[in-house]
Amino acid sequence: MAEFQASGVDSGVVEQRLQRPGLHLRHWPAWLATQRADALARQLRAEVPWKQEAITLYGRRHLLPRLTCWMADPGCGYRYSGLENVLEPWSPAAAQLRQALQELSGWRFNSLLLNRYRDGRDAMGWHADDEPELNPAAPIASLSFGASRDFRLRPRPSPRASGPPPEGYGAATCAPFNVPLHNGDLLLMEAPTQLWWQHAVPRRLRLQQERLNLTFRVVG
Ligand SMILES: O=C(O)CCC(=O)C(=O)O
Repeated sequence: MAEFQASGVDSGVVEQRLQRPGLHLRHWPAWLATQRADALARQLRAEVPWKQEAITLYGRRHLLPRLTCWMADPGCGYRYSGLENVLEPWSPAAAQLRQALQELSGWRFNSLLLNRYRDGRDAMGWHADDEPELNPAAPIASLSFGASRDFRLRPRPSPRASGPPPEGYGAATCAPFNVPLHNGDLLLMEAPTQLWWQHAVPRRLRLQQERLNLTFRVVG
Protein backbone atom coordinates (compact mmCIF):
# COMPACT_ATOMS: atom_id res chain seq x y z
CA MET A 1 0.00 0.00 0.00
CA ALA A 2 2.87 2.36 0.75
CA GLU A 3 3.95 2.37 -2.88
CA PHE A 4 0.37 2.84 -3.98
CA GLN A 5 -0.25 5.71 -1.56
CA ALA A 6 2.82 7.44 -2.90
CA SER A 7 1.44 7.04 -6.41
CA GLY A 8 -2.06 8.28 -6.02
CA VAL A 9 -4.31 6.89 -3.26
CA ASP A 10 -5.28 9.99 -1.34
CA SER A 11 -4.59 9.20 2.32
CA GLY A 12 -7.10 11.89 3.38
CA VAL A 13 -10.05 10.04 1.80
CA VAL A 14 -13.00 9.63 4.19
CA GLU A 15 -14.90 6.35 4.29
CA GLN A 16 -18.70 6.49 4.28
CA ARG A 17 -20.73 3.55 5.56
CA LEU A 18 -24.15 2.81 4.11
CA GLN A 19 -26.30 0.38 6.05
CA ARG A 20 -29.76 -1.05 5.47
CA PRO A 21 -31.24 -4.35 6.71
CA GLY A 22 -29.11 -7.00 4.98
CA LEU A 23 -26.91 -4.41 3.26
CA HIS A 24 -23.44 -3.24 4.25
CA LEU A 25 -21.58 -0.88 1.94
CA ARG A 26 -18.32 0.97 2.51
CA HIS A 27 -17.74 3.85 0.12
CA TRP A 28 -14.53 5.83 -0.32
CA PRO A 29 -15.29 8.75 -2.68
CA ALA A 30 -12.16 9.61 -4.71
CA TRP A 31 -10.16 6.74 -3.22
CA LEU A 32 -7.85 7.34 -6.16
CA ALA A 33 -6.86 10.92 -6.82
CA THR A 34 -8.00 12.19 -10.24
CA GLN A 35 -4.61 12.09 -11.95
CA ARG A 36 -3.90 8.57 -10.72
CA ALA A 37 -7.38 7.34 -11.68
CA ASP A 38 -7.02 8.86 -15.15
CA ALA A 39 -3.61 7.25 -15.68
CA LEU A 40 -4.89 3.84 -14.56
CA ALA A 41 -7.94 4.14 -16.82
CA ARG A 42 -5.69 4.87 -19.81
CA GLN A 43 -3.56 1.86 -18.93
CA LEU A 44 -6.60 -0.41 -18.51
CA ARG A 45 -8.10 0.71 -21.83
CA ALA A 46 -4.84 -0.18 -23.55
CA GLU A 47 -3.82 -3.41 -21.86
CA VAL A 48 -7.13 -5.23 -21.26
CA PRO A 49 -8.41 -7.53 -24.05
CA TRP A 50 -11.94 -6.07 -24.07
CA LYS A 51 -14.70 -8.12 -25.76
CA GLN A 52 -18.39 -7.71 -26.42
CA GLU A 53 -19.88 -11.02 -25.31
CA ALA A 54 -23.25 -12.42 -26.33
CA ILE A 55 -25.71 -14.29 -24.14
CA THR A 56 -28.59 -16.49 -25.20
CA LEU A 57 -31.95 -15.85 -23.55
CA TYR A 58 -35.03 -17.88 -24.52
CA GLY A 59 -33.22 -19.07 -27.63
CA ARG A 60 -32.23 -15.58 -28.81
CA ARG A 61 -28.72 -14.23 -28.90
CA HIS A 62 -28.13 -10.79 -27.35
CA LEU A 63 -24.94 -8.77 -27.30
CA LEU A 64 -24.14 -7.49 -23.81
CA PRO A 65 -24.54 -3.68 -23.65
CA ARG A 66 -20.91 -3.14 -22.54
CA LEU A 67 -17.45 -4.58 -23.10
CA THR A 68 -16.09 -7.01 -20.53
CA CYS A 69 -13.09 -9.05 -19.50
CA TRP A 70 -12.59 -11.70 -16.79
CA MET A 71 -9.16 -11.82 -15.15
CA ALA A 72 -8.42 -14.48 -12.60
CA ASP A 73 -5.94 -16.84 -11.05
CA PRO A 74 -5.77 -20.22 -12.82
CA GLY A 75 -8.77 -22.38 -11.93
CA CYS A 76 -11.03 -19.47 -10.95
CA GLY A 77 -13.59 -19.88 -13.72
CA TYR A 78 -16.91 -18.09 -13.49
CA ARG A 79 -20.29 -18.31 -15.20
CA TYR A 80 -23.07 -15.77 -15.29
CA SER A 81 -26.14 -15.50 -17.52
CA GLY A 82 -25.03 -18.80 -19.04
CA LEU A 83 -21.76 -17.21 -20.17
CA GLU A 84 -18.54 -19.06 -19.43
CA ASN A 85 -15.95 -16.32 -19.19
CA VAL A 86 -12.61 -16.83 -20.87
CA LEU A 87 -10.02 -16.40 -18.19
CA GLU A 88 -7.35 -13.77 -18.89
CA PRO A 89 -4.14 -13.34 -16.88
CA TRP A 90 -3.82 -10.32 -14.58
CA SER A 91 -2.73 -7.19 -16.44
CA PRO A 92 -0.13 -4.98 -14.70
CA ALA A 93 -2.64 -2.26 -13.68
CA ALA A 94 -5.21 -4.79 -12.46
CA ALA A 95 -2.56 -6.65 -10.46
CA GLN A 96 -1.39 -3.42 -8.84
CA LEU A 97 -4.96 -2.49 -7.85
CA ARG A 98 -5.62 -5.98 -6.56
CA GLN A 99 -2.63 -5.69 -4.24
CA ALA A 100 -3.83 -2.37 -2.79
CA LEU A 101 -7.38 -3.67 -2.28
CA GLN A 102 -6.16 -6.81 -0.58
CA GLU A 103 -4.19 -4.73 1.89
CA LEU A 104 -7.20 -2.52 2.54
CA SER A 105 -9.78 -5.31 2.92
CA GLY A 106 -7.74 -8.21 4.31
CA TRP A 107 -9.23 -10.50 1.61
CA ARG A 108 -7.30 -12.25 -1.16
CA PHE A 109 -9.11 -11.40 -4.39
CA ASN A 110 -8.48 -14.11 -6.98
CA SER A 111 -10.70 -12.82 -9.77
CA LEU A 112 -11.86 -9.64 -11.42
CA LEU A 113 -14.71 -8.71 -13.74
CA LEU A 114 -13.98 -5.60 -15.80
CA ASN A 115 -16.83 -3.67 -17.42
CA ARG A 116 -16.39 -0.93 -19.99
CA TYR A 117 -19.46 1.26 -20.52
CA ARG A 118 -18.66 2.99 -23.81
CA ASP A 119 -21.26 5.69 -23.20
CA GLY A 120 -24.62 6.09 -21.45
CA ARG A 121 -26.29 3.51 -23.74
CA ASP A 122 -24.19 0.81 -22.11
CA ALA A 123 -25.64 -0.44 -18.84
CA MET A 124 -25.99 -3.29 -16.38
CA GLY A 125 -29.38 -4.77 -15.47
CA TRP A 126 -30.66 -5.72 -12.01
CA HIS A 127 -28.76 -8.62 -10.51
CA ALA A 128 -26.93 -9.82 -7.41
CA ASP A 129 -23.41 -11.24 -7.49
CA ASP A 130 -24.40 -14.49 -5.86
CA GLU A 131 -23.13 -17.10 -8.33
CA PRO A 132 -22.25 -20.41 -6.66
CA GLU A 133 -18.55 -20.02 -7.57
CA LEU A 134 -18.24 -16.91 -5.38
CA ASN A 135 -17.40 -17.07 -1.68
CA PRO A 136 -20.58 -15.63 -0.08
CA ALA A 137 -18.68 -14.37 2.98
CA ALA A 138 -16.24 -12.30 0.93
CA PRO A 139 -16.78 -8.66 -0.03
CA ILE A 140 -16.85 -7.44 -3.63
CA ALA A 141 -14.60 -4.45 -4.21
CA SER A 142 -15.80 -2.14 -6.98
CA LEU A 143 -13.58 0.57 -8.48
CA SER A 144 -14.88 3.19 -10.91
CA PHE A 145 -13.05 5.24 -13.53
CA GLY A 146 -14.20 7.95 -15.90
CA ALA A 147 -17.77 9.15 -16.24
CA SER A 148 -19.99 9.24 -13.16
CA ARG A 149 -22.85 6.75 -13.20
CA ASP A 150 -25.72 5.91 -10.85
CA PHE A 151 -25.36 2.67 -8.95
CA ARG A 152 -28.91 1.68 -7.97
CA LEU A 153 -29.76 -0.74 -5.16
CA ARG A 154 -33.05 -2.39 -4.24
CA PRO A 155 -34.17 -5.34 -2.08
CA ARG A 156 -34.26 -8.57 -4.08
CA PRO A 157 -37.74 -9.38 -5.39
CA SER A 158 -37.20 -13.01 -4.32
CA PRO A 159 -34.24 -13.45 -1.96
CA ARG A 160 -32.36 -16.71 -2.37
CA ALA A 161 -31.09 -16.76 1.23
CA SER A 162 -32.02 -19.87 3.18
CA GLY A 163 -32.12 -18.23 6.63
CA PRO A 164 -34.65 -15.76 8.04
CA PRO A 165 -34.52 -12.20 6.66
CA PRO A 166 -32.61 -9.56 8.62
CA GLU A 167 -34.70 -7.52 11.07
CA GLY A 168 -36.63 -4.76 9.29
CA TYR A 169 -36.00 -6.21 5.81
CA GLY A 170 -38.77 -6.00 3.23
CA ALA A 171 -39.99 -4.16 0.16
CA ALA A 172 -42.13 -1.89 2.37
CA THR A 173 -39.30 -0.89 4.70
CA CYS A 174 -36.31 -0.86 2.35
CA ALA A 175 -36.68 1.75 -0.37
CA PRO A 176 -34.47 1.49 -3.45
CA PHE A 177 -31.65 4.01 -3.36
CA ASN A 178 -28.78 5.36 -5.41
CA VAL A 179 -25.04 5.69 -4.84
CA PRO A 180 -23.55 7.92 -7.55
CA LEU A 181 -20.12 6.52 -8.40
CA HIS A 182 -17.45 8.91 -9.66
CA ASN A 183 -13.94 8.68 -11.06
CA GLY A 184 -11.65 6.98 -8.52
CA ASP A 185 -14.44 5.86 -6.14
CA LEU A 186 -14.12 2.60 -4.26
CA LEU A 187 -17.21 0.73 -3.06
CA LEU A 188 -16.90 -2.36 -0.91
CA MET A 189 -20.05 -4.51 -0.84
CA GLU A 190 -19.83 -6.68 2.25
CA ALA A 191 -21.75 -9.85 3.10
CA PRO A 192 -24.65 -10.48 3.22
CA THR A 193 -25.53 -7.70 0.74
CA GLN A 194 -25.66 -10.02 -2.31
CA LEU A 195 -28.15 -12.34 -0.58
CA TRP A 196 -30.72 -9.64 0.08
CA TRP A 197 -30.14 -6.80 -2.38
CA GLN A 198 -29.72 -6.32 -6.11
CA HIS A 199 -27.85 -3.60 -7.96
CA ALA A 200 -27.91 -2.09 -11.44
CA VAL A 201 -26.28 0.62 -13.54
CA PRO A 202 -29.15 2.14 -15.59
CA ARG A 203 -28.82 3.68 -19.02
CA ARG A 204 -28.24 7.42 -19.27
CA LEU A 205 -28.94 8.14 -22.90
CA ARG A 206 -27.52 11.67 -22.98
CA LEU A 207 -24.15 10.60 -21.52
CA GLN A 208 -21.37 10.41 -24.09
CA GLN A 209 -18.39 9.69 -21.86
CA GLU A 210 -16.96 6.30 -21.11
CA ARG A 211 -16.78 4.59 -17.71
CA LEU A 212 -14.75 1.61 -16.54
CA ASN A 213 -15.69 -0.48 -13.53
CA LEU A 214 -13.64 -3.23 -11.93
CA THR A 215 -15.19 -5.67 -9.44
CA PHE A 216 -12.66 -7.76 -7.52
CA ARG A 217 -14.09 -11.04 -6.21
CA VAL A 218 -13.22 -14.19 -4.29
CA VAL A 219 -13.99 -17.44 -6.11
CA GLY A 220 -14.07 -20.57 -3.97
O1 LIG B 1 -20.46 -0.97 -13.02
C1 LIG B 1 -20.76 -1.09 -11.84
O2 LIG B 1 -20.64 -0.20 -11.01
C2 LIG B 1 -21.39 -2.39 -11.37
C3 LIG B 1 -20.82 -3.61 -12.00
C4 LIG B 1 -21.57 -4.83 -11.54
O3 LIG B 1 -22.68 -4.75 -11.10
C5 LIG B 1 -20.94 -6.14 -11.63
O4 LIG B 1 -19.80 -6.25 -12.13
O5 LIG B 1 -21.58 -7.11 -11.19
